[in-house]
This record gives sequence, C-alpha cells and structure tokens, in this order.
Amino acid sequence: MSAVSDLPVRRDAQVVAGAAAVLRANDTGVMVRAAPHLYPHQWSWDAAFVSVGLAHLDPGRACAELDHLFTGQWRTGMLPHIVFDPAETDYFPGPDRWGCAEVTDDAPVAPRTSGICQPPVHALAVERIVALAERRSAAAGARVRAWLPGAYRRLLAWHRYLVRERDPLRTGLLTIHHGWESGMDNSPRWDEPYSRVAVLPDLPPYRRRDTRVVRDAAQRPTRLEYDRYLSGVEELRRAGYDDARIRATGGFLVTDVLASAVFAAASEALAGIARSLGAGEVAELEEHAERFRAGVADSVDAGLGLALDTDLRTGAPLRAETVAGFAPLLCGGLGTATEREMVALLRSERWTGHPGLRHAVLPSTSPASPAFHPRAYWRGPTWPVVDWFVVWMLERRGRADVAGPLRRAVLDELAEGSFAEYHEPFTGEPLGSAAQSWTAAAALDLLLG
Ligand code: 2M8
Repeated sequence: MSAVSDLPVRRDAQVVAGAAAVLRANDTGVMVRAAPHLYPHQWSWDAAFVSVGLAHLDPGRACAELDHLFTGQWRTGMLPHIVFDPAETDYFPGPDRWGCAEVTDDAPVAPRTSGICQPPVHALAVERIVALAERRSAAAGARVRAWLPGAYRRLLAWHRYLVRERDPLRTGLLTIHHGWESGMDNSPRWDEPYSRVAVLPDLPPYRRRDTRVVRDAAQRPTRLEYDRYLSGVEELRRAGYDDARIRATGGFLVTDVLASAVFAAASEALAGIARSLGAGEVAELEEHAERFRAGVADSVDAGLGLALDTDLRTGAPLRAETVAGFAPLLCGGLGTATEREMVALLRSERWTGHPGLRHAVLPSTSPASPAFHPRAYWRGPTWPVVDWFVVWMLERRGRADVAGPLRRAVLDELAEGSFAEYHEPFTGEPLGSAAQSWTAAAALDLLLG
C-alpha cells in the first residue's frame, strides 16, 4: 500500500486509540463520567451511548455501565437523567438541589439521582451490545446473554413508566416536564414554552459551575435560561416529582418528537429482546412501537417538512427548524413520498448541503433558521453523538444510502481528535467540553462497527 493511501487507515487507528483512552480516563471504576470536568457524573442517555462504545472494548464493562445506571432506577420505573457519584461534590445542580429522596419515596436513597429523565435510547444500546458481543466471540456472547434477562426486566419497567406517566392519553408522543429531559437544553425547540416559564421570585440563590469550566459563556445557556431551568427543578421538587401533579400544574409541558421516535425504535428493539428471551410482552412492546411511530409520523408539518413538538399548555406546535425534526427518519412510519421529501430536505442547503458547512453533518439547528447560533450549545453547533445516532438508526432501518454520506462526514469531523462535545459548524472548531465520553463512543462505533 502506498504511503498516501495508508493515511486514512493510520488516521482511523489513531482515532480509535484516542477514543478508547478517553473512555478509560473518564472511567471511575464503576461509571464513566459523561465528561471529565463539565459533567463528572453518570448521565442516562450518555451512559447508553457510552455502553455501546465500551462494548467494542470489553462487553462485560458495557453491561456493568448499564447496571450502574439501573441502580438509580426509581420505584416507578423511571431511569433518572443523572446518577450522582458521591465522591464528586462540586457539580451544580447536585443531589441536594434535586432533593429527590427527601420529597418522594419513589427515589432511591442511594445512589442519589436527579428527578427527571432523558430520551430512552437504552434498549437500542442493549440490542447493539448483544450483537457486538456475539460477533466478538461465543464466550462473550454467552456472557452478555446471561446478563440479558435482568437488564430486560429493568428496561421493561422503564418503558412501562414512559407509556403510563408520559403518554397517559395514548397519543404516541412522550411528554417532557423540563427542557433537560430532551437532552437538548437550550434548543430553539423550547424557546416558546420557556418564554412562559416565570422565574420563581423565591428561587434559592445558586452559583453556576458550567460557566467556570467552559470559559466562553457564549457556548453555554444564558443566565435567564439557567434561572428558568432552575425554577423548573424547584417546581418539580415542590410537586414531589409526582407526574400526575406535574401534568396538572407544571409550567413546562411539551411533547418531545425526538424522544418519541427514540421510544418507537427502542420499543421495537425491546420487543426483539423479549422474543429472544421467550418473554410474554412481545405484543405489548410491538404495540408501543407502532403507536409511537404513528404519533411521530403525524407530527410532520407540511410547510416546514419537519416533525414538530407541541406545547401542551397552549396546544400550539413549536415551529423550530432543529435536527429533532428529522425524528421520523429514526423510527420510520412515513409514507414513501413524505420520507423522500424529508431525505431531500436533509440533503438540501438548509441542512447538510449548506455551502458554509465545514463537514456535511447535521447541525443542531438549521443554519438557515433565524434561531441559529453557530457557537451556542444546542442552537447550532454540530454534535457528533447526534450524527452518529442518526447514522445508526438509518442503517438499522436499511437506509444505508442516506446514512453513508453522513457517516463519512462525521468521521472527518471526529478526525480532528479532541472528542469535543460539539463543534462550530462552519469552522469545525471544537467547543464545549473536550474528552466527552459519548463523542468517544461515537468514534469507536463508527470506526469499529
Ligand atoms: C447536557 O445537559 C446537562 C444538564 O443535564 C447540562 O447542560 O449541564 C446535555 O447536552 C445533555 O443532553 C447531556 O446528556 C448532558 C451530559 O453530556 O449535558
């Protein structure tokens, strides 16, 4: 092989080695921190993504990562968005601010957790861990298979919690009670509902930590946004994290089309796991998948060509041009013509075909949207974990034709090597945290998958 054609291979090997080193360095022994300084605990959807990365290195460690997350599961079945590391006391908002076990018996006393959840990607991660372990060796496959029944019961409780408490009217769309539950904190998706969230006059004082870690404040949510996030936490705590009470009185109550698409795909994955275990819930899980696929497909706005969230306090669709709008491509359910139009939109100048993009990946918000900001967290930057997830879901649905160019573009972005949390879309500049665990997991799965 010539020296020139050898270069991409060497580049890939370096990225794999670098990604593995990031996961090792962020591993406390029992959990992988979402990021070394900015997020020094275990986050829910981060842990699922990280477990897929770990499965390429050591499938047993991948299972242990999810087991640790499961130790934080609430009596209701909810998987909390953060499981706190007791050794790390500097993070804000930490367990005292959430005060979960202090206000509800549903929360575990140990480990301490937050009181909200995140998109349910976990069954998809487990499906992938099983496949990777079986591909690795018969022994690795057998070990993961032996672990699977316990994980399945945890996942079943989690999925049942979501249908019971987050879609009691069986609409096929999950409701979220805080913007943090979407995982896309300050996305323009939430501008309207947050504009109606009053900052509590008696909001207990606080000192942010994120803006001390990321020195450029423009890359993080604003002070007013943070006041609203913290008011939301306070409101949930005062409601005892009781979902029925929050549905009746919560200030922020929206359907989340991305989480719903994740749930549709994850329900399909969990139904497959149930089938492989001979469990009795296959039909129930398939029905969830069907219901949520339909709910997501029905959310497409003909004008924008994107699926939209809805503000349940006003009944109005939230007309933001964000990556979440491509949710139906993750789970399927669109008619052939509508899916073709959505793929064309994805490739258009409003999205991956925008002439200014450094790499043809999906930015978190369309660069053609007035809400776009190239450096502000979920308002524009590109997130490798999101593009990886889109590639993964498209390939899972047999749409490798759409996934292929995206796969190559995100690999080019990742080759810059610092495993940044997100990137400036026009320059590729790494932003936010360096050595972000889920970015490393994305690199491992894209290169070794
Ligand atoms: C971000 O969320 C946390 C709050 O939970 C934060 O802004 O401090 C989001 O990007 C979220 O999706 C992610 O799970 C978390 C950890 O990476 O960071």
